[in-house]
Amino acid sequence: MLDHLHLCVITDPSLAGRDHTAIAAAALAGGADMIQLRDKRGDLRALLPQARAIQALCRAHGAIFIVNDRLDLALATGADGVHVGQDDLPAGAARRLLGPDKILGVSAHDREQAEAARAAGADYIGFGPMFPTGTKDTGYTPRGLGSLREVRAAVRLPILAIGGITLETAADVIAAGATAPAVISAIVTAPDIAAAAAAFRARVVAAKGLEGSRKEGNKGPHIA
Ligand code: TZP
Ligand code: MG
Repeated sequence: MLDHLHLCVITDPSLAGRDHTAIAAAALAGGADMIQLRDKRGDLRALLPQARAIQALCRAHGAIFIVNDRLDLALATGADGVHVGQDDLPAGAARRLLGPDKILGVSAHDREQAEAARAAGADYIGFGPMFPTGTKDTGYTPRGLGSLREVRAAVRLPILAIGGITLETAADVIAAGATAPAVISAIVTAPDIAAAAAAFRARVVAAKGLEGSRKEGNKGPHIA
């Protein structure tokens, strides 16, 4: 269940100096319950075996595997779903190609985009950038916690908050209505990715008042 998601780690080898699979393995060891493979170089031949390896790792951990942008790669690997942005394959087209059972994540930068994504069949919203980030030039000013609250009130889908989220701000995005943070730099550039993921997850679980609970509920692509 995406409602029980606590931490999404997005793989970015250019920041980490480690490949997708190594990042994913460490993030999963630390307790990430969703991995998103994000690669802007588009070398599909090289990515395919990594995507397959990450899919197997996610299965073994009961975690969800999502491919950013590339629906073809998601389908070819049997990933749990795909995440598309406002400039990618439109959400409605992605939903038709994915079928009803796979997970569709859609980036939104304001309430209107979030509502449109929901209407087009999104299972979750990626909302951001929350805070300043050097990882991606989104073309948007940081949305902040107030905008997240507004989207939370308007759209009943799970929301992954993204952009510049650190251990210090992880609890704030949860308090503002995010289901989980989606994190790149604060985790993949850490000397110990597993420890960083574990620390994030602990903050999120604490912010939700769920201390002591074990990983629960993320056993596959089926969403209520
Ligand atoms: N989409 C909006 S902000 C962002 C993406 C992919 C980058 C998030 O990376 P970081 O390093 O966690 O700010
Ligand atoms: Mg994209």
